Amino acid sequence: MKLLFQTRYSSYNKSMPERPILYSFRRCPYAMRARMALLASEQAVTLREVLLRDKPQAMLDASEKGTVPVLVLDDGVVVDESIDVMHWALKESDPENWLASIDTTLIEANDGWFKQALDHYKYPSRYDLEDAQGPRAKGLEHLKEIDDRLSGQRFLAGDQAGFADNAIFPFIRQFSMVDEKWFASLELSNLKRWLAGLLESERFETAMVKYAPWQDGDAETLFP
Ligand SMILES: N[C@@H](CCC(=O)N[C@@H](CS)C(=O)NCC(=O)O)C(=O)O
Repeated sequence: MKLLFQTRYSSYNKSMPERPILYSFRRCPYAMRARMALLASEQAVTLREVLLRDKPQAMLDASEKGTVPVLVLDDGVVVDESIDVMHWALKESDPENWLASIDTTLIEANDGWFKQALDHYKYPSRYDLEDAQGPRAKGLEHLKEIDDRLSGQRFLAGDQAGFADNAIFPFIRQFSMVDEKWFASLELSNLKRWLAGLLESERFETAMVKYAPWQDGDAETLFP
């Protein structure tokens, strides 16, 4: 995938309505799904790229949880769960009708036991595991379920990518990158086609543009 480095600055003009502020981290799958939904809703935000090891105080003041993404709305309301950021954006505007394709069961499985298997697969020693075989096999169950669901249709709810596809694929991307050779050897052609399509999309390219980390006092960056 082509990586761009792009930084656009704009100073606040008090006569214009202020945009919501998104605290984000480029490589975080939760932040990726939030950025994908913001793009689909055509909702511009001020993006503050965060270093997880040095989080800006303004972000911690907004949400003491200290996780990204965090969206701070013009009226001060704070949305600090990625799924809620997706909902907020799509309630503002949903030209592709993503809200018709929410699959709560699959997303909960993804964010629950699959995310845990993914973490264990990536970092077995952090979890006192002898090797990554167990979590990898567990994660594979989720991949197989998605592959089955994609048989005969391009995306999880039909021919267009929707809420569930975008909520889930950043995590499948991470899983696929732990051992690319092993992933390539899997006979999950529907899942591979689905993932490749989403990763190669122009929208994902925009979602993955690199921004310099933001700290209090820095100029603001528009996204997209
Ligand atoms: N449930 C949260 C999870 C967000 C999350 O855990 N994000 C990670 C980065 S991928 C994070 O910010 N971790 C805090 C840290 O590493 O300090 C959501 O969906 O927004």
